[in-house]
Amino acid sequence: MDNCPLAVALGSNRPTRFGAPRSTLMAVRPLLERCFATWSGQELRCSWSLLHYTAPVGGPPDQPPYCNAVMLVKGIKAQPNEAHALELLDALQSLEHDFGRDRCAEQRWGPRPLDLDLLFWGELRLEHPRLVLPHPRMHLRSFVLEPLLQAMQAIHPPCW
Ligand code: A4P
Ligand code: MG
Repeated sequence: MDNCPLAVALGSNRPTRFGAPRSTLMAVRPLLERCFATWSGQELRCSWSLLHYTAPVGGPPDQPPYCNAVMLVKGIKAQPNEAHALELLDALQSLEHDFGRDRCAEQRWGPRPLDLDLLFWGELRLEHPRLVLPHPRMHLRSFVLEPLLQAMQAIHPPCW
């Protein structure tokens, strides 16, 4: 069933223990796929964009460029719902934390070792204090839209 695809945007512009942003995204890719398998209790089809090097949008003017990518997940058997989406947000934030993310110490849109944003899950609309779906700024961000289009064109496995 592919009528409820889900997409995650990845971004990094600070080094982690895995190295520069490119190495961070390479390191998180299999972990993110495993995270989705655990969350959904099933094997899933994940397609990926290429890596994109992008100029920072917003935030402090002197922050480093970003490395961005998008993962598109298809074949989730569960119907989209708030409780399940919040469980996924918890798992994504735990992964961010494992990569050294400390949200409390950051400026808004400031440099971060790893950002994992949920873009959409099928037609699910949420206005929860912790989770807004679809992501309210995705349509404004070329660093999201360009990789999303590539992931939709099913480049799998990615050559990175
Ligand atoms: N939250 C609400 N909805 C969501 C969602 N759909 N996905 C809450 C993930 N989290 C969501 O997130 C702040 C809070 O949003 C979380 O606690 C969660 O409960 P955050 O990760 O601390 O902040 P963020 O991702 O910086 O926030 P936001 O508003 O999603 O930022 P944007 O719009 O994604 O911008 N420039 C380049 N070139 N590349 C980038 O990746 N990223 C940003 C962040 C700015 N400029 C950039 C990039
Ligand atoms: Mg985020």
